[in-house]
Amino acid sequence: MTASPALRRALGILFALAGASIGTTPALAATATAPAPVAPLSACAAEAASQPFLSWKDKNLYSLAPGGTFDALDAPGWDLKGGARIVPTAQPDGTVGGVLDLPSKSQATSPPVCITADYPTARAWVRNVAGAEGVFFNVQYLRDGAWTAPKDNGQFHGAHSDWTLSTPMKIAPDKTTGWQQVRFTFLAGGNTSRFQVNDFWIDPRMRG
Ligand SMILES: [Ca+2]
Repeated sequence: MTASPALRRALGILFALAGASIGTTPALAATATAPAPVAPLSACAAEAASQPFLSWKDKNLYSLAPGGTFDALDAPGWDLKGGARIVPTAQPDGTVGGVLDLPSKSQATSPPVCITADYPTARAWVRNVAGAEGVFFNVQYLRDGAWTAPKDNGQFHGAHSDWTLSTPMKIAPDKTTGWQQVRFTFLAGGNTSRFQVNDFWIDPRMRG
């Protein structure tokens, strides 16, 4: 038995649709390009912690990441690539100040940050200036004196163009005792999109 012309046409359309959907499925993960390695910090100490998100029903303590306000135009210690830059604009609190501006495929890597196994998550303010693919949160771990390749630990994005508090992003520290060091990379998704990030906080889970 041979398929009728109608059936063959239907199958052809189905295969074409399947191919199209495969071709346009957005990537669910994106790994950043490894930034140039930098020397690790020579010593670690606990940073001051506060509760910046009490008004958003998050009572956790957080420490501001180094340069995490993005108020300095030259983003000291941060490695900016692919058009990532600091721009002055209206921040989440309404004041004008610097924020990290990330066009699609650009990336921004933090200086080394000291953490322990009790630093589970990080949060930042984010908004979509154009597009909605969001920003991929990559982490590098200092192991045996060398930085690992960036690891994509998830994605965060804003609600349209409004400043939005990100969901908690997974740091996934090594399960070792004592200090360890990481570098964070924000990688902008999409092809013609643009995102902005401000106030990058990391969460040291204090034991009371
Ligand atoms: Ca700022």
